Amino acid sequence: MKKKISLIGAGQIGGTLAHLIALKELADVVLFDVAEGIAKGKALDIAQSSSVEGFNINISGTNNYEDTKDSDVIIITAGVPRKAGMTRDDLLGINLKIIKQVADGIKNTSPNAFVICITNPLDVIVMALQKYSGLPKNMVVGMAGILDTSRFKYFLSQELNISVKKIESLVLGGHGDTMVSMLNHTKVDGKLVLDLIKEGKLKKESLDRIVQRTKSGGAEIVKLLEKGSAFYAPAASGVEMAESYLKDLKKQLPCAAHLKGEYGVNNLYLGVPVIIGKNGIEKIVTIDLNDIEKKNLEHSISAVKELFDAAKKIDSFLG
Ligand code: TXD
Repeated sequence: MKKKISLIGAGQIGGTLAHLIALKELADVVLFDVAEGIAKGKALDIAQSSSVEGFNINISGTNNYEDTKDSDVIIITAGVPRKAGMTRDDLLGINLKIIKQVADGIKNTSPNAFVICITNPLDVIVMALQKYSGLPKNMVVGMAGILDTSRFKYFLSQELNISVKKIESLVLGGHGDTMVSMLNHTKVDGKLVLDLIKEGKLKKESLDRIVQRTKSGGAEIVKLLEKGSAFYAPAASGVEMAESYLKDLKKQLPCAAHLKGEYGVNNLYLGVPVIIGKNGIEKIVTIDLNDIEKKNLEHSISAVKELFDAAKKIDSFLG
């Protein structure tokens, strides 16, 4: 039985998600957007590439939630980008309203879906999505850590001039300036990156620069594009999560998941390593952190808590 993925938001990331899913023949696709023409136009354009690419999936566009009914996976990118002069809280207020609409649209039509949220500010929006929709916490997850980790691994691979495939790492915590590159969990060809510094094979300043560049990875692309933000790597990251769920791959992936005491955090969404399989978030993986990693993660946790408090001030329902 062909699976069904509905993409709520058919913008830059939504359209790229649809294209990647089609090329992988992962599932049938419904592109949903309030701008119906964008959803329908992108769906038709991708469908018209099927004979060239050789994929065989159904793809359609809509602005009616009924068409997204009984989705196996829902990936949400609906939202507005931050515009000049808009404060972080202005953006939060607007995207909270949008995610409430989305939650109302999906909770009854796809109550059993695995829901991947991408909309920013990610950590608080995914929390709001779960609260507004009332969907099970293990079936509502945020995409950010895979993207941040992928940026970090790419920068390090360029610095060391080696294949990115030889690098293991984890970037955890909030999806923002306080994200934490876990250096004690970063290996290059099986060797700890901190040992490469001790052996003089990598300068500490270079590693510090890569950590910082990862934190501003999104802003760097926004500056280059001038209009809009990153979408290829975010879409690829979302598809990896959807694939692990649909194929029960039980991959360990850094994602924004609901914590119930893990890492000393209760009732908060935070970027942590999780196992994604047919039951959604099947396990929160707790890793040993050294003192620096612990301190940096605690700093990130308080930054996420601040965003949650701002959201609760906007809508007390989230309290
Ligand atoms: O790592 C991450 N999580 C981030 C997330 C990485 C990159 C981008 N990040 C955020 O994803 C970004 O800040 C945005 O909040 C979302 C989506 O980014 P995208 O680049 O795809 O934004 P677009 O191109 O503006 O697309 C958003 C679409 C657009 O077509 C709107 O018409 C639609 O959302 N939209 C809606 N769809 C459904 N329902 C409602 N209410 C709605 N409002 C707008």
